[in-house]
Amino acid sequence: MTHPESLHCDGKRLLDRLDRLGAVGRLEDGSCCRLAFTDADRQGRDLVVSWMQELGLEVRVDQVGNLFGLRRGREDLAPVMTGSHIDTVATGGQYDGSLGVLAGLEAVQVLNERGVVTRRPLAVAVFSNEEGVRFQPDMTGSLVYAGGMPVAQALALIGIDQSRFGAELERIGYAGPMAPGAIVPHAFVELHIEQGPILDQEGGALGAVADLQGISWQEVVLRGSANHAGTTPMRLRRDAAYGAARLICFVHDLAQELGGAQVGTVGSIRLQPNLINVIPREAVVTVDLRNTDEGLLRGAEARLESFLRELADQTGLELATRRLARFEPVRFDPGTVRVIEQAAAALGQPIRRMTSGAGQDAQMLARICPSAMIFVPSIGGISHNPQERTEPRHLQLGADVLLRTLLALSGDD
Ligand code: HGY
Ligand code: MN
Ligand code: MN
Repeated sequence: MTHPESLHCDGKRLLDRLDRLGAVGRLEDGSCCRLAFTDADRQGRDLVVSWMQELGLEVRVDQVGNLFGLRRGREDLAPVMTGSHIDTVATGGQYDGSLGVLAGLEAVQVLNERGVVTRRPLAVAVFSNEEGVRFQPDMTGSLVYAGGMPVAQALALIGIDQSRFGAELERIGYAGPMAPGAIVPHAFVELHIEQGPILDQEGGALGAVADLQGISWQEVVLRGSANHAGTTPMRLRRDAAYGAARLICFVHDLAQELGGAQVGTVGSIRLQPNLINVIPREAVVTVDLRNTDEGLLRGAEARLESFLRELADQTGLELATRRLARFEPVRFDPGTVRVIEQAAAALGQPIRRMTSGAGQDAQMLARICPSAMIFVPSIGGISHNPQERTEPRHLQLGADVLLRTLLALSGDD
């Protein structure tokens, strides 16, 4: 019997796969751009499927494009599952999501090479549209998988480019036959970069993620009147860009005022007609509010709602809001968190409990099985940016802790 402590991932091989997947959809400025169900996403999926097949995994695809590589266990039990996403934001780095998928494949390769068959089957998952940049909400694939959204509703989603989720999934050839959720995991663990500054500032311990903050995404449309920028007196204007500017400042100032874990972001704004000498008739703005406390998050949403009413009165603009995503804070399974901490301790690796500021597929899996996450430091806390980096030794350590955790959850420690 091979002892778990003698099993170590090959950090160089992992980094090589990260580089190769990172090259798919790479832009001139170094960004990884693999928006969900684009050709770049398809190429990334094809590459990961080829690696799964090389590793002897059975590849399954479900009706919303979630992709699974399955490895038999000694016993026919519910599998221990790991994985993440390989879709990116348009200005992504090469570690966000991909690390969780490729570390899962690395763990499988080590077990293959050492002839280890785990008691439980293992599954490595690639969930669709985690980023939610093209189609909202984010984490669509894992949300459907966990029973949080019907398949038909997901397939009917319309993207920011007016494409339809189901049509694009068909187009890239990843509309699979399997019903989402058909594989019910015994447990789920996701390895992910922190994407924030905490671990990096604290000198590089790993993170055992015990909870995850709530997310509120909405679109606000402000409608005024297009008119001549030179001839229209200020008192006669209904300037949608001015309303959007007031809204952007309000969201930022509200988060500052509430303090604590509250964050607020206006990430996108589109003006029409967007011309230098025309008063904008329309502004479409997105608002991202997050907090670890559900009550405080609801309070922030209520403050935004009353601000928008006042803004409409003061400016004469017509305002319309549309909810894009709303997920409450999630507490991960304490037992699974402890298994992660014990795996790190067995490797002599310091680890500290923390919250995920980012939305994650694990938050959806937590609805159907004991789930938790492992974080590795992000250099400078940078993410959703081509400068996203993690030191190779942390990538290796994260993958080793993941491997040990999978063995422990499978009953092979
Ligand atoms: O927005 C998020 O938190 C995640 O990256 N989808
Ligand atoms: Mn991610
Ligand atoms: Mn992300």
